[in-house]
Amino acid sequence: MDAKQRAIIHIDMDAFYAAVEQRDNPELQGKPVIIGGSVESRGVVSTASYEARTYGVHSAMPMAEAHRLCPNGIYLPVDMQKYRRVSQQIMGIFHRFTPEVEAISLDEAFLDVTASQRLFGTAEEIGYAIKGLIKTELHLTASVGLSYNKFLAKLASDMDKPDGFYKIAPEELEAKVWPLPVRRMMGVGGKTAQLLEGMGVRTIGQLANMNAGLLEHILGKQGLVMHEVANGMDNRPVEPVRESKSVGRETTFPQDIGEQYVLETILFTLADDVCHTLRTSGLKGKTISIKIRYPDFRSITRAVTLDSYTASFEPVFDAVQRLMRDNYQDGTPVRLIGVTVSSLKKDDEIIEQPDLFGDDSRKVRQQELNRVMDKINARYGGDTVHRARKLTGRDKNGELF
Ligand code: TTP
Ligand code: MG
Repeated sequence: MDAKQRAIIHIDMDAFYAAVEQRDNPELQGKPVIIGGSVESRGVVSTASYEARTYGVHSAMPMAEAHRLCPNGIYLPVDMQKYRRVSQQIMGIFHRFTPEVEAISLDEAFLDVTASQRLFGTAEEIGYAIKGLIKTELHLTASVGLSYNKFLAKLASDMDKPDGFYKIAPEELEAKVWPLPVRRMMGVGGKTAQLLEGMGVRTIGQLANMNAGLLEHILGKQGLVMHEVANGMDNRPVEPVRESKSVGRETTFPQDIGEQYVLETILFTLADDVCHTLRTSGLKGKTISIKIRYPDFRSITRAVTLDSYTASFEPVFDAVQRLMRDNYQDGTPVRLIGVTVSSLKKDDEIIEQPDLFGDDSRKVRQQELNRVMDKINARYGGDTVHRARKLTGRDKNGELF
């Protein structure tokens, strides 16, 4: 099939977290609503309603700055469980039109509706139908981009936000895309953009009309890919199941921490959380890593690979603790700490190697315990049961006990 005959839709919800909160509490409608962490914990803005954006508030901005810009804003914490639930409903609507749904984040997905057109009408009709269902069933608005490849569809969904619908047909590439600034290209971050702009390449059209060999010379293979994409060539398929490559948790401290036993206690909680996510996602991992960021923002990552795949807390935390003890000097202040498990596999794809010489009964007991805890937490919510850590502290002489 001609690459330009594909019908690719990109959908992105408008001010997602904030819109969900406004929907659920009518008093918030029409008001500047800002979702994010707390000022005390050096939190950042997750998102802001469009009303709040007029004050200059945007995602990733420190919460303290948001308060300065918009002192009368309504500030709310992030309620991930709720947004996950709504996300599943949104994805459910997409799946009524095609199985070819690639979720990019909670509020964003690509749909390949090429084949769906025989059943549901033209791609435009499908796009509008999806917007309509999101509106009538979920009382939220989405912006839809329609084109013949992923790059253009994503660009399109952003052109008419909020509550938008925008189409880029093959013959419209020059008129609609080429005048846009080169920064709107995927893969063109701050540095690349500066480099290109320094050479007088300001628009996507100028990039498209450059000599491809020259671009390759300047930017390497990435330059060639950018040249193709700017000319409307992007054959990446919509990939329905995206395997997550790692599961990680990290935390930034309100004040730097320089005590090993405190840091290990935090790592304990993070590791427990990561393992819980692995188990509820049906995944196991083999590579365990820790990340330490110092007050000057220098970060180190240290990893170890285990002999077998696991989602159990004990082997993960054992590895984390070893990594910490090998790489951290007690007393050094730390700004952020994190735990990640990677080299993931689906549970049912793992062939267990029986441990001929070791004591497997402990492993089985651990797995059973983890399973029971997850079940209780799933039924009664959140953290009904969690692991107790031996309490450590300092006695009155300042000695660890
Ligand atoms: P986005 O789609 O980037 O933003 P949005 O939906 O809030 O607003 P719009 O698309 O209309 O511009 O992100 C989706 C959600 O992801 C957002 O509601 C909150 C969360 N998020 C963060 O937590 N941190 C971030 O830095 C960003 C960009 C998003
Ligand atoms: Mg969005």
